[in-house]
Amino acid sequence: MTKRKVIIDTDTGVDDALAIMLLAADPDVEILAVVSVFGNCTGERAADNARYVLDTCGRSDVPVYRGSDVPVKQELRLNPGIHGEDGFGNTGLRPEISVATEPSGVDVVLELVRQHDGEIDYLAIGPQTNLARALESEPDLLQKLRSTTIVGTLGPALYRDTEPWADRRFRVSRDPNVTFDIDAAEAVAAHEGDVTWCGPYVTRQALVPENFFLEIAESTGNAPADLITKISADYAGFYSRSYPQPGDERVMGINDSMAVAALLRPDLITASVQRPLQTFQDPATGDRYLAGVHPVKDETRPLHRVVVDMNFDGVLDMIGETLRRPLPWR
Ligand SMILES: [Ca+2]
Repeated sequence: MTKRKVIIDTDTGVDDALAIMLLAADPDVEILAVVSVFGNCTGERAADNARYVLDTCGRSDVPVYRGSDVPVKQELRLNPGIHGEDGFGNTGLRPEISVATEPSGVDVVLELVRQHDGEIDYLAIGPQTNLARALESEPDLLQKLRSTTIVGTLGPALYRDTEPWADRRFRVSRDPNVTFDIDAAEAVAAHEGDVTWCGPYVTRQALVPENFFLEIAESTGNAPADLITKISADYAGFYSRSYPQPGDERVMGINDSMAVAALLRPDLITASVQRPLQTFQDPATGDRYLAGVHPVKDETRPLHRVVVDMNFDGVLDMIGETLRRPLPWR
């Protein structure tokens, strides 16, 4: 069987690390490249964190490239309160050899797409800046990819005649991947392609007990599981304060792994809709967001798939099975 060719575009924080592991462990996946983007941390740290994760998984063969360090137009924002200043829970872990600034990740993506037209599954688990930059050079990029799976959007609007903002679900949600570079998100939404958006309205329902990872790390001693527990102490603290659980159980988000599951195991997507995506603004903060809205009569905007619901237990089984698998992973 030919391996599935994947490019991972990541602002490597804690949940990105887990997502990268799921792909690095899969024998049916060939990771052509990992490209960094700012977001959870600086682009420079995102690249080095991805390198560190892959080295920990025994996958030093997978190349990491430096992508976009700043948004297309807007001012740079990062997420240090959740993933730590270094994206790795302030552990200060660095790879033996840092990722070079050249060649540029966006150029690498364009070249890989030329070499493997129609064969690449692109997974964007940070702001969509690299995709937007690549679209500037290759407007048909999304049609030259086999698929594009993105962590972003506040989801599909429920009502046809109401501003998404009138829906309370949207007012309580946050979507840094889109908000940190709204122009990039808008550019991606404006292009035709096999595009799947899987946003925080789905992923935030998937809170996993911290003990799930601690138990696997302790019982197996596997390095990847151990890395997750090392970098997630503060991260689990953030989630546990934001989403208090019965008995004060500590939990953490696995957002980016939901997108990996959507890509590798589409049977775990239990509901999705095809929608044009549109930006709208939070009147209180001025932040801009992206939502799937109802198509109008004679709709001309591209329709992308917006995931509505997933089989969380199935995703968790996939994660547990992967982290329990001893190295080497190939
Ligand atoms: Ca991410």
